[in-house]
Amino acid sequence: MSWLWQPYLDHARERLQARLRNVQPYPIPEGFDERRARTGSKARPVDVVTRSWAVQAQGIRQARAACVAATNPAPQVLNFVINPHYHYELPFFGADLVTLPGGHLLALDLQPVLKQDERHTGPVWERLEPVFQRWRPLLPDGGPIPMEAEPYFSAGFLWTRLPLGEDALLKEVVFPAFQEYLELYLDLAADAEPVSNHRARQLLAGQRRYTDYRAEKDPARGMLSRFYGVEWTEAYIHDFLFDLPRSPEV
Ligand code: DBV
Repeated sequence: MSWLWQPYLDHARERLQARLRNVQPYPIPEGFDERRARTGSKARPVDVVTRSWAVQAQGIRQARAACVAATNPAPQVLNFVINPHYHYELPFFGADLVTLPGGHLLALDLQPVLKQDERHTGPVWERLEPVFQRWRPLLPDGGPIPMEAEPYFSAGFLWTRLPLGEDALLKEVVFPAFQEYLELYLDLAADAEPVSNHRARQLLAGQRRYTDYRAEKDPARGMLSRFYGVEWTEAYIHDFLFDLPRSPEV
């Protein structure tokens, strides 16, 4: 089954391996590495598969991908999140590349752990702004996002909707933008130093809020539940996709 976002995942895997220290597999709970379903109608069945991939590295608690692929054209999804260790002053990397029958829905951001905190957001924004400004004008605006989601995005949130078949824009804008956001994240990770325990507790609280929000509002919940049932989907969301431990040691 050919998968639209394969080059993006291949690129990310290669860059993480090249730029991070001590890259190791991250354990994927049993039953979550690959799941298949048949959906669509009796007359026109659609086979869909969801695959998971994850690593950990110095400074990175979990970098993971959830990949949904169906017999063409849709759905095709790459949801890629890098979760830093909370004792590093780092944002999250978030990419949501989603192809549905009605078109592409694309989200890219370095999402803040602590939104109203200049020490946290300042150094990121300084370097993210020029990257954001380069790509923003080349993509249509994706429209409003829920107000309650606002604290979890940076000012460099790249968010667009494209009709199917915009292959030139995907190739010339979306893929290079994905590469630049990721490379900037890896630059920040390479420079990051461990913080004090006091600061780590603040970062942990911020990570907790973000992770709980993402798990609660996961826009894929409906789709995954249709394919695989509610029980599997809830376990996948809480025990793999957004799995920050409840009581880690600081
Ligand atoms: N989104 C996830 C995970 C997915 C996933 C883990 C495993 O967080 C897919 C898959 N996102 C996914 C799907 C849809 C969206 C939508 C299938 C379409 C849902 C539907 O229309 O049925 C960005 N993703 C969205 C939306 C936003 C984001 C704003 C629209 C929500 C809506 O219309 O209700 N997700 C959001 C975001 C990041 C992210 C900003 C990080 C950059 O991962």
